[in-house]
Order: sequence, then structure tokens, then C-alpha cells
Amino acid sequence: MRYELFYWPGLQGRGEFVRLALEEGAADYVDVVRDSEGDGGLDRLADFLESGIDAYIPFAPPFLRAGDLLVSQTANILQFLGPRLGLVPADEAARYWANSLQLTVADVVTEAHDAHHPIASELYYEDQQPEAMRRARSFVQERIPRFLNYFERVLVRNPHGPHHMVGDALTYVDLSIFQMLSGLHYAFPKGMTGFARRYPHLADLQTRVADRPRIAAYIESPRRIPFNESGIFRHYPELDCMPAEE
Ligand SMILES: N[C@@H](CCC(=O)N[C@@H](CS)C(=O)NCC(=O)O)C(=O)O
Repeated sequence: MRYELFYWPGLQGRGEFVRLALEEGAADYVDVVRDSEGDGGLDRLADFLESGIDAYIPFAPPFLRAGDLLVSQTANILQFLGPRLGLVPADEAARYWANSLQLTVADVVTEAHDAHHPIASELYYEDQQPEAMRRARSFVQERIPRFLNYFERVLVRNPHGPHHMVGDALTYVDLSIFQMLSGLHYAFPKGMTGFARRYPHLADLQTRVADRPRIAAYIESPRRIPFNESGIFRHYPELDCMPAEE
């Protein structure tokens, strides 16, 4: 099966959660917009947003084409890919648990976006900067600790040990936690002060995922777009602040 990933060019964005799973799973995939010449890929992306396949019309990228199937929504795409790429356990309970965690990562992603665009996505950051400063402070000092405490607790409570978010082996959730943490470190270096001390199991997981041979090779490759200020995790120094307890 050759998968076709559709996502905006020039940024990691939500597409990166899917890319990491495709890379770790050694999937045969095309990153359609990036891999096509000229605007051909963007035109195809726009066509799918307009017409979909039969009744299936995605609202927004990322979406994935697998033969006749068109799967949209990041968590849904990962739920689809998980079993096919060996990135989720076989049992039903574990699959729903993985999806719950993935949807919680999606909540973090939305809030990270809203830290720099608290009023409206269609307005420039510069046109909502005062509000962004208030929102980012709350995100760093209240929300990041709340989410990270939760994910750390999930690791500690894993009956198989604190090595993976779900079960006793790597899943797509571990990859997404890695990506979320990398994004938070990029966007809020001050805000993440004390991270490894406060969340030792999350810090360990982030390192172990980064060291996986396929992930390490991907991160070194030109396929990995660097974090930048077009993406979800943006580093605006004026939005970064120390955590409340430091
Ligand atoms: N809940 C969706 C959100 C998708 C989404 O917001 N995609 C962004 C790019 S990362 C987009 O293009 N949004 C267009 C829009 O919201 O109008 C997911 O997790 O995939």
C-alpha cells in the first residue's frame, strides 16, 4: 500500500504527527504537496478539499489517501495507521486508550496554536499580540503543567512500566508525545525550564523516541522541516515566560 499524505508545505504542523508514524513504520508514502513539482500537489490538495472521494470530504489537512479511502483528522489518521504499521496493540481497550491519549495531544496542539492566535486564526499574530501575551502566560503557567502532569502520571501508572504511554511497546502515541514535547521546547524554552526534573519519565521517553534509528534518521534528513513561525509551535520570545513555580 502506498499512502499519500496531504498537508500544507513549509511547516510541520499537524502533518508531522502523521509523518512520524509513517517514518517509524517504514511505510511507503508520498508527501504529496512537498514531493510534487510546482503547484501540482497543492492543486490536488485543494481538489480533495473541494470534492473528496465520493461522500468523504475532509475539512482540513492533514488527510491521508490509502487506495479508495480518504482519512482525515490527525487522531483518526493515526488510529487508521496504527494497526497497519504495528504502532498500536491489537486489543480494543488499548486502541481506545491510545486514541484518548492522542485526542488529548490534539487538545494541547490546539491550545499551543491559540497561545499565538487567541482571537482569530485568520488575523495576523501582530494584530492580536496583547491578547496572545495574556493567553501564552496562562498556557505556560497553568495549562502546560496540567497536561504534562497528566501525561507523566499516565507513564507512571502504566502497569508495564513507565517506558511507553500505552502497553509495553512503542505506539504512535509515544511518537506524538515526542513531537508535542519537541514543539513545546522550541516554542517555550523558558517555559519548559525544569522539565526533566519535574517530568522525568516524559523526558526519558522523549530521548528514547529521538534515539530510535528511523526517527533519528528522519530528523537528520531534509524531509524533517525545521520548526518555524508558520507552524503550530512558534517561538515568539515575548510570549515565552518562566513557569509559575521556578
Ligand atoms: N482537528 C483537525 C484540525 C485540522 C486543522 O486545523 N488543520 C489546519 C492545519 S494544521 C488547517 O488547515 N485548518 C484550516 C481551517 O481550520 O480552516 C486535526 O487534528 O487534524
